[in-house]
Parts: sequence; structure tokens; C-alpha cells
Amino acid sequence: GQIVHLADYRPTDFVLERVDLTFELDPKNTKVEARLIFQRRESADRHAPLVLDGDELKLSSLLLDQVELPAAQYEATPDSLTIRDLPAESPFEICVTNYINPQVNTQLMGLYRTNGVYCTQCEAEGFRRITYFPDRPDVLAPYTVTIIAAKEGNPLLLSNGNFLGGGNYDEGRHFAAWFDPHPKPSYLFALVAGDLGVVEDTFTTMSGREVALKIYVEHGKEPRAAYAMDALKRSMKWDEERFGREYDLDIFMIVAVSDFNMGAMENKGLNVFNDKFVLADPETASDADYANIERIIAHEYFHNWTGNRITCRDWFQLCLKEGLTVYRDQEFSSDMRSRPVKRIADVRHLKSEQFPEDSGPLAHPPRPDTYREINNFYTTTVYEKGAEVTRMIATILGAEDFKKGMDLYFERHDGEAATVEDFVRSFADASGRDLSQFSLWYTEAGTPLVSVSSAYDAGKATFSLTLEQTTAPTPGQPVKQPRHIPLSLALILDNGQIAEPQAVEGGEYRDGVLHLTQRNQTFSFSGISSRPVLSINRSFSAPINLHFEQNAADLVQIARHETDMFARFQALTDLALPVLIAATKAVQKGEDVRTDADLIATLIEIIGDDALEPAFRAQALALPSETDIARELGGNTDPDAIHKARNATITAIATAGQDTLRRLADDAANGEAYSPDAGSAGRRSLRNGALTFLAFAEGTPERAAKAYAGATNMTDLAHALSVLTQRFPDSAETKEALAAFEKRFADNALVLDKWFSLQAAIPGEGALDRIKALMKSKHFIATNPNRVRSLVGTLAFSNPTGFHRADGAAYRFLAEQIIAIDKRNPQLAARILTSMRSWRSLEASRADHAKAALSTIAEAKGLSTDVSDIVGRILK
Ligand code: BAL
Ligand code: ZN
Repeated sequence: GQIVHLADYRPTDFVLERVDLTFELDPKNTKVEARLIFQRRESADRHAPLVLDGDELKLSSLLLDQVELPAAQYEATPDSLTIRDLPAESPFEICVTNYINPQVNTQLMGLYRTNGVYCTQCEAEGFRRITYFPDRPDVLAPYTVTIIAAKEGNPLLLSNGNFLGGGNYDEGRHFAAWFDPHPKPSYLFALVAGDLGVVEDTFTTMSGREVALKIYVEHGKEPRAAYAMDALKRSMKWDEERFGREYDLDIFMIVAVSDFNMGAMENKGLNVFNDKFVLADPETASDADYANIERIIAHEYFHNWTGNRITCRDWFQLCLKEGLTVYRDQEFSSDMRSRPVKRIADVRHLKSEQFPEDSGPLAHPPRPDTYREINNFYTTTVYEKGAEVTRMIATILGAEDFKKGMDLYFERHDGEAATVEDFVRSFADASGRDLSQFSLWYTEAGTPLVSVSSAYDAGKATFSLTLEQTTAPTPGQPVKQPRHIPLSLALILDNGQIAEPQAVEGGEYRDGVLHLTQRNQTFSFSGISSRPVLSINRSFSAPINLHFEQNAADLVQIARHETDMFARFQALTDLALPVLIAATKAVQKGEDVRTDADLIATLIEIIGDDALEPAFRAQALALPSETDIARELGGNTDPDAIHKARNATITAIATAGQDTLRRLADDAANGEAYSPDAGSAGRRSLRNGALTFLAFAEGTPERAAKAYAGATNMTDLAHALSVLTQRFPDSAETKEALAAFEKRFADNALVLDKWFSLQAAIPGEGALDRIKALMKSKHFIATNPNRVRSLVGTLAFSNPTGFHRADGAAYRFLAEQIIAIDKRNPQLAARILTSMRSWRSLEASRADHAKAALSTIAEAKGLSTDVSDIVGRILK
């Protein structure tokens, strides 16, 4: 793979006016005929050849305006087709015929087979594995698609757009034709054929059009698609109400498949989903599964406007559609569920995934300017940081101007392939605000560190706040410029009221938001009658690290009384992290772990406070994770010490808070019939959090075993099993529960994934042998991405002590696995390999082992561009 540069972007020489595809499906030998109408762009060179992309293709025939082209006029290789001497002025038709083999397509890019179903995945560059094509997102055209296939096994023949018609074709075969009037790039193409069950419904849009809704799943699984359908209808309604966006075809289809690299894909009118994010019922799906289904159904649907109607000019602009659409799905979930709890969960996720990416060798801006393999840029930075950047625009502009900016963006760019600059310009023009400095968030990588100091002058009734921002260098960006950082803040007075300053000097402060724009800046707030407690970066208004030596009493006050629930959660975290760090250091020195009394008292008070939302209390109870502690330590990480220290801290808190925890474990949500709504899920999460803590205080598996036996839904069942496996892996109760679980769910792939990942997450150096044994289990399927992620992915991403074994054996195992997986599925291999991105922050001997394992990968023969790009950057 060559390095691609944003600076090299230029439009195509030819405009694609229409696409007409005919597929004759066959598992091993599918015929693809593509009729493409092109016209040379006026500005293009009269002699420029037409160059089409391919990937592992073999040309079968090539016609120009229905006449076979002489061999001298073109050149076909597996990855390109170049045609010369094409008309200078008039439109012309190219007809390409080629044959592909879906059966052997294990990359799951292009046209492939999954459980007997034909299915496609084209983003980012999969369409070129189907036929020669200008496979880039700025080439938009309407598509007509005809699918011909054996009737047997393929009653369903689906593609994008509206159904035109179908019928018998020839002996044993039938056909269906689809027309998508909305010009789209090839990455949004989809085809599905096979024999599936369907759940049907309708949605009436705001202008009164009836849209047919269909969700296709394997026969027998239809009842498990009911929640997805409900989420779809709510998404459609919400996008009309909140963003004024109406659906634009007669039909919207979702197909659930079991082999899929990503979560889901927003193909126009025909979304294809990893079935993990469609199928749910109380017996087999957890509350987290339901929430993910709701979120991802919404996300893919929202792409219809942010991604499909307005798409990306080039792949550097990926965050234009992904960051914005994640922002939209976060807002949707916030409206459907609890806004503060959603914010807390999103920020936890951002800090545990994106912050490490942003501070390591894979750091890149949300809008990068080079790539070697675009598949490797479907990252948490493009998605989640992209969403944070969108959120900051909303914070800076305020709700009204943000809405005006969104409306202007839709109005200006509908039907276009746009850029991040177009997006930002819409907000600048709608609001009159200069967003040029703000745009650095898109082009610079790294998480800014904002250091805060404050002083209160009682005589002058003035509070002054000095802020300094720095961003560490990231690969390719040694020097960083100061950014525009919107910091929501409150000055909380003795009486709990939020101070209204008479005046603020030193920079912009409006509606509770301080605009930090310089490297060093001092703001002075006058008319502050008593020393205030500063609550800063409320709601996590900016994705930054904050350095502020705030005293424990102030943190306790925020944790107890802030009206911003995120700030309360953050204050608790700020109380807990130093305690956990001190505990880690104590473990390393062989000393006793001491747990701070303020932390214990505040935490127990909060989790026992029935006036607070249970889901919030559950978030408070779930202390910073081992990964959070490692990040806070910032280097020389010893995962075993962190694990021991965190467990000792939990034991101390749980022992002190036993009465409260028992009340929570016994009371909340008991006897409640299962419903996936946020309120019920929150009650379960608090009860289950209490169960986890009590296992530490009590030190025996009895309570968890009893919870397992009495569980009436997957949330409680899987949680009880996770307490058993995490805390008492060798107990008879755990072995019994695991065996019962396996037996009960032996024919449910998604639940078996849970069974695998629960075991792969068991801490300690025994993890590796356990995982090797599980890979020999009859249930292990190496070709199924979900299964591989549940075992190898869980070890690498979610089992710090198991993965970072001091002897490096798990790194060597990962290297072998990556090399093996890469041969089948490079995208999957590259994704799992990113688990090694923080290897340099490990203590020296582990880092040596990690480096050696990475070098083995780097030296392996025949690596994909995906893996070679990641390993190269990680080692650099
Ligand atoms: N476009 C890839 C899947 C998603 O982000 O929706
Ligand atoms: Zn997306």
C-alpha cells in the first residue's frame, strides 16, 4: 500500500452519470456486469485515460458503447483497469464483465457468503473487489441493480433503493431489479440474497409518506428483532423532530448477518448489521446489548442524512460523517435514556479508548492528512473524538446557532461529497463566529492538558483563574498550537448557589462557558461574595486532561452537591484516583494498602442515596478501571500491582459499606419483570454492582451462585457469572455455572460469545492456557469475527493481568494469532493488534517482551497492508 496524501486530492477526470449492475449469483462463480455511463469533465485533459480501481479482479470482457474494445486500448491488472482514447465530449458507456468467488472471500470485504447468505461490505474500498470502478466517495451516481439467482436458497434478492420488479428468469432462476434514485458513492452499495425470515412494520414520515420497514434475520429469530424494529421507528421519529430529517425512499431494510467485521453498515436503504446488534430478547441479551442495539440502529439510520445524502469528498473526511453521526446517536440515546448517565458512560469510554490512542504511536487527528490503509482509520479518534469536536461546536455556538448551522449544512451540501471545512463553514456562516482556531481540533492530534490554578481575593470579591494549555507532540506533529477550548464552569458558593459574576475579564465567558484560546490565560471574576468551589469542565465540555490540585473537601462538596451530575461523577473519580495510585505504589513496595476515609464515606453515601438515579449510583460504584489507573500512572506500568491495589481498595470500601450494599443487592429491582428501559436497567446495574462489591467483602461465591441460580434474565445471569469467574474462577460453583450456561445456550452463537469472553477475561497468568484450551472447544469458529474477538480480543483488550503476563507469553501468543488471522481477515487482525498500542508505557521487562513479539509480526512474510501499517506505526 502506497501512502495517500490529502494534499494530493483532485477530482476525477470523468463524471459518472449512471450505474447499471447485473449480478448472476453463484457461490463460487458470480458474474458481474457493470454498465457505466461516463462523461469527460470539461476541465479535464482531452487525452486523460479512464482509470478504474480493482482488487483481486480478472477482466472477462470490456465494451465501449456496446462494441468490444481492442486490447491495445486498455490495460487490465488485478487492481486497475486503464482505458485510453475515450470520447472527449459525448457521454459513453463502458461495460465491464468479470467473475468473482464469494465463497472464498474470507476478508468479508466485497461480496461474500455468511451462513449461506450472499452479503456485501463495501466501505471503505470493498466495491473494487466486486467490479472495476471509480471506487472513491466523491463519485456519486444513481444505481440500477438486477440480481439473478437460483430460486432455491435465494427467495430474497435485495439491493439499495426502491424495488422495481422481478420474476422468473430461466430454468430454476429468478431475478429482482432495484433502483436507487439518490446518487451515491460505491461504498454505500449493498446486495443481499438468500433465505431469511422477516419482521415488517411501517413508518409514516412527517410529510405523510408511508415507508415499509423490514428487518431480515435467520428463520426462527424473528421475535428477537422486535426491539431493533422499535428502536428504528424511534430513530426515524427523533431525526424528524430534532434535526428535521425525513426518510427518502419507500422502503428501509436491515439485514442481520453473523459474519461481519464491523458493528453495522449504513448502505443506502439496506443496512447490513452484525447480528449482535439486532437480535435481543430478555433471556439472551443483556441491558448493555439492548442499549447497543438502540444506539447502532439509530447510528446507521442517521447516516442516511449524515453520510449518505451528504457524503465525504475523500476518506480523510471520514469524521465528517462518523463524528457527526456518533454525536447524533449520543444525543438520541441521551433523549431516550438518562442524559447524565449517558454522558458519564461516553466519557468513560472516550478516556479508556481514545485518550490512550491519542497519546500513543497510533495518534492521529480526527481529520488525518495521510494514510496507508484507510481501514485502519475507523478509529475511536475519528468516531468518538469526532463526536466530541461536534459537541464542542454545539457548546460554543449554543443550541440555537448550532441548529441554524446544521440546517445550513443540510441545505448547502445535500447531494454532495463534502469536507470538514464545508461543515465548519456552515456553522461559522450561520452564527457569525470565527471558527478558524477551533478547526485545529480537526487537524491536530493529541489531548490537550489544561493546568488550572486559582486564587480568591476576599477584599476585592474577585476570583481569578489561571489556565495553561499544552499538547504533547504526536507522530508527525512535533509542535502544537493553542486551541480554542470551551470550558463549562460553575463557581459554587457556600450556600450551594452558583455565583453570577458581575464581570469577567481576561477572555470570553458566556452562558457559563469560558473560552480558553491562548496558551496562558488568566480570567478574573468579580462580584464573588465568598470563596467559591470551582467546578470546571462540567459535562466534560472539552475532551482534555485537566491538572488541578483541588483539595479533598472541595471535591467532596462537588461530589455531593453539584447540579451537573457529570461533575459529581468526575469529583468522585478525582477522589478515587489518587487513592488507587497510592495503593498501587504501596503494593509495589510490599506495604499495606490504605483506603482514604473521605472516599469511602462519600462513595457509600452516594450509592445509598435513594434520591439519586440508580444508574448514576452504579457508575459511581464502578471505580476507575485498571486501565484508567494505568493511564493515570502514565508509564512504567505493572498491571499485576494495579490489579491487586484496586481489589484491595474495593475490599476496603465493600467491607465498610456492607450494610448499604446488602440493602442494594437485596432490594433494588427484585421481583421486577424484565423490561429493557433505562430505568429498569439502571436498577439492575446498581444491584449487580453491589453484588460485585459484596463478593469482595464476603470472600465466598455463595451470594453470586445464588444470584446465578435465581436470575431470570441475561443481564443478571451474565453478571452473576462474571462475579463467579472473576472472583472465584476455581470454585465448584463457578465450574458448575459455566457448564450449565454452555449447555443451556449451546445453539445460540451470540450467547456463546459471552461464555467465551467471560472466561477469557478471568484475571491472572492462567488466562493464556485457558484461552488456548477454549480455542480447541467445539464451539470455537476461527472464521467468525465475533468469536475471535470474544476470545483473542477479550484477552488483549480486557484482561490486563492475563495479557501483560510478566513472562511475555501472551504477547507471543497474540503475535501468532495476528499472523494467522491476517491470512484470512486482515481488518480483524489489524484491529486486534491495536491492543498493543500502549506497549511503551509498560515497565521495562514487559516492554521488551512486547517489542520482541511485535517484531515477530513485523518480520512475518506476506503481511497485509492493514497489519503491516499498524505494526509499523506501533514500533516506530
Ligand atoms: N460506516 C461504517 C459503519 C458505521 O460507522 O456506521
Ligand atoms: Zn458510522
